[in-house]
Amino acid sequence: MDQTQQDQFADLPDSLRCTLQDGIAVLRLSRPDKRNALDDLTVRALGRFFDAPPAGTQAIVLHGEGEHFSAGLDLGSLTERDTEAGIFHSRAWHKAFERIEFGDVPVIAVLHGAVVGGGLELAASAHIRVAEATAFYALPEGSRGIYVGGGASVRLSRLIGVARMMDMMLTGRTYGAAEGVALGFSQYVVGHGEGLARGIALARRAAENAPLTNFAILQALPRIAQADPAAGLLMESLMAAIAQGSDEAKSRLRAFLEKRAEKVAHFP
Ligand code: 1HE
Repeated sequence: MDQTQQDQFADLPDSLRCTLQDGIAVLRLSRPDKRNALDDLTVRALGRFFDAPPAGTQAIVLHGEGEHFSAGLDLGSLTERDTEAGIFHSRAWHKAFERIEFGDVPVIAVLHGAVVGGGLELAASAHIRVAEATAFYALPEGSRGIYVGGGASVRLSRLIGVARMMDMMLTGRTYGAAEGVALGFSQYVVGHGEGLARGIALARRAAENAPLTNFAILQALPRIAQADPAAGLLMESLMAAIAQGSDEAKSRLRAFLEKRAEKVAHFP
């Protein structure tokens, strides 16, 4: 890494590490001795990072150091917090994770080992999740006497359904990577140790899209999906027209018609 890049990451605490190569930023949760538990410093720094990724970043891959992606909220900090502080704490997580979900670039989370509580909430705010075979999902909030506060009620319930999330919280039910991919926890499942390479490959692929298309996918699609259908369809038409009218779309469509672009291919 050259000095310019080093300076770009000077803002990160010890619990986060970043490298940037060819437009792909790889951000690592780096507190393996505490199983990448998320303390206030780390959550705030995640918000800052995703709000303003290093110059030139086209996609971000988020992963965890050690045996686990993340053990969720740093439980050590919880005992001192009263109700009022609890509200602001949860809102700080919301703010930070919104910057992931509604940031400017695609975010791919690579999951392994424990993906629990706030760690699962963090993963759910990414756009694509790649799970290694060791990944498992849990919401231990129920047994700790607390409630999710990092957006799971909205984002995780959307991925796996309210009934499944209720079951996880009421009974402590957990899911592994293989069933997780079928149920919507992740879009991909890969072998042990293969997640980062797959995450980077997916990030590179997403970064090749036209910027306006990625804007539509990241900013418009999730909002359209939650809008009332009539407003959603109107928004879709507007977004489609805006994207089609761009020079980039015109040149990509011309390339296809002149047989210079790749065909769609399926590799089972
Ligand atoms: C922690 C945390 C943590 C580990 N906060 N320190 N999350 C949980 O309820 C999950 C709690 N953690 C676990 O169940 C296990 O640690 C794991 C299954 C994730 C990993 O097990 P293992 O055997 O590899 O590690 P360990 O021996 O349990 O933990 C190693 C150290 O990390 C140990 O500290 P040490 O000083 O004794 O070495 C643990 O105390 C520490 N550690 N997890 C603080 N979470 C916005 S609201 C979100 C609400 C939630 O996220 S609730 C879910 C909290």
